[in-house]
Amino acid sequence: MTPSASPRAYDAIVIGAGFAGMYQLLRLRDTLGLSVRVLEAGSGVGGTWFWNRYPGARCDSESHSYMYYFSKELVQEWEWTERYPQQPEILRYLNHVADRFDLRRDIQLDTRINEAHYHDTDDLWHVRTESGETFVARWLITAVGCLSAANIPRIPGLEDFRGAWYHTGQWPHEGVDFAGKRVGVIGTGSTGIQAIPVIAEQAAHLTVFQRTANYSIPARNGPLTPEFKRYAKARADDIRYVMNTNANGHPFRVADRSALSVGEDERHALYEAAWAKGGLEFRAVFRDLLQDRAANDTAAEFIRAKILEIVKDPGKARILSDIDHPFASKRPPVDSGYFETFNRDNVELVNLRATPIERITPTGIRTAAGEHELDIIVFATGFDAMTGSLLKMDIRGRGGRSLREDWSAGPRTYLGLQVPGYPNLFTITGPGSPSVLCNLPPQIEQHVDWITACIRHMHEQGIARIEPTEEAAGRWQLEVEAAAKATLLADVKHSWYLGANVPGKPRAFMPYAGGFGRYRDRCDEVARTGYPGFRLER
Ligand code: N01
Repeated sequence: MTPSASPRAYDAIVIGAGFAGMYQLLRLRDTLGLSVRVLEAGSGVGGTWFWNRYPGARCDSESHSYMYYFSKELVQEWEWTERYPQQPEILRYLNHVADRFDLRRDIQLDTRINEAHYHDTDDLWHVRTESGETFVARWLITAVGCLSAANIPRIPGLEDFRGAWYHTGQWPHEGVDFAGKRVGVIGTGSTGIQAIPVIAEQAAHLTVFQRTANYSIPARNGPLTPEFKRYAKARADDIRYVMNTNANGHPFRVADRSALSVGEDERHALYEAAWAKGGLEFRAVFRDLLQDRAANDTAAEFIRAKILEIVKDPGKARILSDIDHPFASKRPPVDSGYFETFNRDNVELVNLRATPIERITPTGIRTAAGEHELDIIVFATGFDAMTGSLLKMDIRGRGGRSLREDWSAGPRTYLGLQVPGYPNLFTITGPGSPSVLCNLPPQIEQHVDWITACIRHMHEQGIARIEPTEEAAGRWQLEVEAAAKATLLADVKHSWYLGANVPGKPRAFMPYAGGFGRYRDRCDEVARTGYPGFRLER
């Protein structure tokens, strides 16, 4: 792209063309009639689902909940094939949405943004891309995803490795041929747990490098039956209502009983039934699993016993079940044959707690116990979550203040939607919103609808600028912290919710843990009562 001499002007620039950016484009363009440019770094739409093409990549949310609900026609038209959609199917869905709503003409691909500066002189956002192209717009809306900046640990020696290495979030489009190869996977979070069983089937030998043992619930994936497909379409409104009013945006309610209020046999039977049903709904068997350590221990013990039962090698079983955090205090993975994979002859497990990685060598990974020879290393090591993709860009607000500096002690937003000092900047599923603690499509729709209504209000009232007050952001930060402290989530020291997975990142609990339904009510009330906490300027 040739750098443009004068910037191209739009009403709004949206950064990212995943679930969030595409829906925001549709609303601003077709509902409000604004001129909008979506700038997307990838060479296709889809965001997370464009980049995360690792083997086994699929969504842990059930397909009938991992979709847009804003269009009844779209809900009725689209057919999912499996209980949990695979990455290619989600990408097909998002491409279908782009075509069906004629979004592509306003999306510019292969365009990475380097800087976005608010100029006090003209009240506009001035955006510059990596290739030097420039844009100006009144509104700047980030739709960059919560888990999009890859975290590749700085392990010494990687540059000398003579084999191939990949991060799961930047997977080559042509795929990776594991046949006959000795493969090492570092990381046993949701991604590693999805990828490991699939890689084990393809590779000659797989070594799993586990630093933190993890819980996982069987997904019980399978093709959707015609009855279920009919149910999901016929009851779409009810399903949407449940997702929008409960704590986590999933299509099920959390049971209203304590794990400690039932006898041991009944509790065990309830866990068995949830284990047999599979999926994230396991968390919903009791209402206090994330609030009460004793309640949580009952779930944790149940899962540990399952691991010991499934994994035949007692040494491996011990390492896999030696879990140091409460169940679901880190995002609980959902798997298809994860623990069973360790019964394969070609799968080895390395406990990095006992024998840490010392370095990567030209031919493999050396731990304190010796060298593991490898042809391929897969980093399933997660993301610089929630703030990483925002802070990669040089974002500057009033008076040239820098978001990197303003957030050097942790992100500070009001409702996860706006940042004081950055007028007319909106952050879809930004830090301080339920975001990653919630099934994302309903949360994205809620944010986009709120932002759209806010911009409409500004138009109607002749308001030029909106930004939160410092006080409102400060109060919200305290609420975010208090909501986390009311759960077991804040007790985990080594969690990406806290930024603890990225060296040097400030420790601050980033998502709002007070529940999606409650959060939605709060946002609605703010809009209904004239945007208290925001400064509106004509
Ligand atoms: O990343 P993670 P992820 N040496 O950060 C380990 C979402 N998601 O990509 O725990 C050795 O959870 C690290 O160990 P430790 C979902 O929200 C959604 O798996 O830090 N190991 C951990 O085991 C999820 O939570 C879907 O000790 C190192 C792993 O790498 C989020 O993405 C599917 C290391 C990273 O786990 C992130 O999941 C998949 C090092 N230097 C994921 N550095 C859907 O269903 C890190 N690790 C939509």
